[in-house]
Amino acid sequence: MSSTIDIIEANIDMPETPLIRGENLVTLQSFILAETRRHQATGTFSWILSALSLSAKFISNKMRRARLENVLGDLGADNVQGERQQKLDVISNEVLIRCLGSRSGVAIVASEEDEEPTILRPETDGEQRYVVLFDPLDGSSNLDVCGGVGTIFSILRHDQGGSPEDSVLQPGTKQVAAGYVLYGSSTVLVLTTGHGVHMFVLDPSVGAFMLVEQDLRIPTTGKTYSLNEGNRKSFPQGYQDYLDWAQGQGYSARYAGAMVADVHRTLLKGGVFLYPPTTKAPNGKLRLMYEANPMSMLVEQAGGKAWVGDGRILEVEPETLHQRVPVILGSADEVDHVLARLR
Ligand code: AFP
Repeated sequence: MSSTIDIIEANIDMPETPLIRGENLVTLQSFILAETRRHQATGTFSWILSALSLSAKFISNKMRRARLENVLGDLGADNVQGERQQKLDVISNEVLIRCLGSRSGVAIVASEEDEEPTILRPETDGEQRYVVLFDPLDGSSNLDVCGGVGTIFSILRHDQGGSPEDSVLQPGTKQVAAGYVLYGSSTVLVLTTGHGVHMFVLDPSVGAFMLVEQDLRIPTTGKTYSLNEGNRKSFPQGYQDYLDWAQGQGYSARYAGAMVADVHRTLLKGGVFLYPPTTKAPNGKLRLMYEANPMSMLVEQAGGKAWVGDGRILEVEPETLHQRVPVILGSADEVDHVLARLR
């Protein structure tokens, strides 16, 4: 069976010993084009992905120069979640809205930073349009200490018949694509369009995301849990029982405090990432529409599991744009170990 890489590289004669490391040089752009042809997707959809990739390059560049350009620190204002807004939160939000706003296929954008979705083109004009939801800068409180932060996005089809609200409030099973960008020691973009999970790394010297792993699979097991253990005493009993069990089994703890960084590690190395309900946050802290849903689609596409406690995250019927859900996601066996203690 020929792979996407074969399709793109078929006409290129490669020397037997490549001068450049890496067997194939496939950019995100060419990958998307090949995928579009393979799955008979529309060009509209590819344009949206290219807007997301452009935004990621902008944000990545800003991030690398943040200290030099004096755009670290908070703005002295709270966002709609009641959380301190960082200057880079606002810049990243603007970059995404401007890049996506220029694509005719985007009907609505909804961001963690804005109370209401922005309705750009509610009419369809005979074209399939999309809703793009995002957290522009997840984990932004890590910025001042040079920790990993990221952008998370989820794409839904714009439902032409219903109201804009109906279009936005669709369950995660309806996502047509999801992904994140991790601005870490390198800038990594991880994407699914419902046909596996693929990983790209930004090559700053050529300004392009290069494919580094196709059909990424999450390990089935991994003796690592990732959660804010400082909240342990206010977790429901089942989570505390799980921690007792895991510690008895010699598990390690890893927690960056930024969902993108923690999920990325879990995806590559295995283990489980959790944000349980707490006394202060009875539904957990993470947002369904632009954090839990896109990460769940990626993890499931990679062969893992993503649960709220009593069901799949992707099946939660959304009620509001900014609603929160408990999150348990990662390696299939590790999620099962948690669920066994919650039952
Ligand atoms: P910030 O964007 O305010 O830094 O929050 C990050 C986040 O939403 C998510 O990325 C983390 O997993 C989670 O919060 C960490 O929350 P705790 O600080 O309560 O552990």
